[in-house]
Amino acid sequence: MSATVYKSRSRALRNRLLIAAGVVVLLVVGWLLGRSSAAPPAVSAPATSRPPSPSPSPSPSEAPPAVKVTLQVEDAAEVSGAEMQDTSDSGGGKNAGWINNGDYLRFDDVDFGASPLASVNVRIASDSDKDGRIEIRVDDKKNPPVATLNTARTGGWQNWVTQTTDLSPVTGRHTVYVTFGNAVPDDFVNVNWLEFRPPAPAS
Ligand SMILES: [Ca+2]
Repeated sequence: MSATVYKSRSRALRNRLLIAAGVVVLLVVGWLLGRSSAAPPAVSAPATSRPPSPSPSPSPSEAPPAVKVTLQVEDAAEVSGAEMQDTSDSGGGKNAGWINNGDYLRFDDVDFGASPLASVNVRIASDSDKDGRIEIRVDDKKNPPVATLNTARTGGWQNWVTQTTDLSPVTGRHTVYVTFGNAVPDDFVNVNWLEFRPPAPAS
């Protein structure tokens, strides 16, 4: 009788030990699982600080839009041969007058931007029956012209018209020379401003 009691007590004790061991095993397994699942964030932490992925920014192959560039003659850094006078053209300011063969205007550090411009508008007036040339050159006044405009009488020295001529592609910063040529020594044109223009948008 007492042996049976002892036996059943020892069985109960053994069961408790097995349960305790099971709990210990579960705790150890749980700790190991917890450690292994906690480890990756520590390892992958640098991934969250990786450099930003390349470009939601605009494609580098896409050139910036061309922008027009306006030069008022009164802003010239050098005026050779010509003289400035108040203009009666719209917008006011000054125009260059008394222009004849060999005269020129110099503009420093003109920024044509990154995309080539295509044409130039020149605001002129003339009461001369002698045709002449307005030529635009960059960097040196002896360089070949990037644009040439042939001038003719507009009906008066303050009768202003805008004339357009093609422009060879120019980008970046340049010294700009506006040179004047004529076969005879007479004054032949007045100039108010020049406007370098982007290509017309494709239609
Ligand atoms: Ca002007």
